[in-house]
Amino acid sequence: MMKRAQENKIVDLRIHNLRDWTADKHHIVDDAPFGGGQGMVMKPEPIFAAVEDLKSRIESRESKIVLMSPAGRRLDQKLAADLSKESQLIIICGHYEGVDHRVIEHLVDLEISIGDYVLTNGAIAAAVLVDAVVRLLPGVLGDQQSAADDSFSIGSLESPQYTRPAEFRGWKVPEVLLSGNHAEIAKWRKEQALKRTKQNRPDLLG
Ligand code: JCQ
Repeated sequence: MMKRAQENKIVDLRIHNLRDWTADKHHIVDDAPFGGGQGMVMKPEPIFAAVEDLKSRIESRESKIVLMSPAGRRLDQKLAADLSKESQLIIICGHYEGVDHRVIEHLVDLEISIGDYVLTNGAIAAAVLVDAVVRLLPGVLGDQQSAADDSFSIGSLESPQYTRPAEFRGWKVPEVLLSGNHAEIAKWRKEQALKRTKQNRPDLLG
């Protein structure tokens, strides 16, 4: 999807290395935390230098600066939809124990988490965010309806889906789906979706 979107000039994804904005011989981007403690913290200078350089080189006037972080606002379909309306995103991928807090206070517009777990690398989280946002851009999905349907499939989970063969290893597709009775099919799907949502995601039902 990303490849086609880029070929069709719907999105322009660029990946940068923070070390390209360091001034020292060893291209150091992290340092020990003030006050002591485990691990390393990302230094502010390369991050500010990189983001300011990218902002100055960019065609679009507005860019939203995002930091991937387990301490951020949880990514959901609404946030992905909102971000798909931005003309430019600069996504900072944190590592280690985190980044110097002055980056968060004075550079970042929005901290985003993809879930309550810790990764070694914000780039993996950024790839998730990019995928969720880019597929919402007009012209990226073949069938625009699939994106419009997302809100439903997230408000309550989708009903079970089946395709051919009608019988596989003795397991039959529910008869109603073969009946051609569209009212009955719609009713069955609604019930099944509710059952699955209760079982897997009761939080969605409130
Ligand atoms: C993103 N859910 C998990 C790890 C610190 C900026 O500070 C840190 C960033 C990371 C990488 O991102 C994640 C993550 N959403 O682990 C530690």
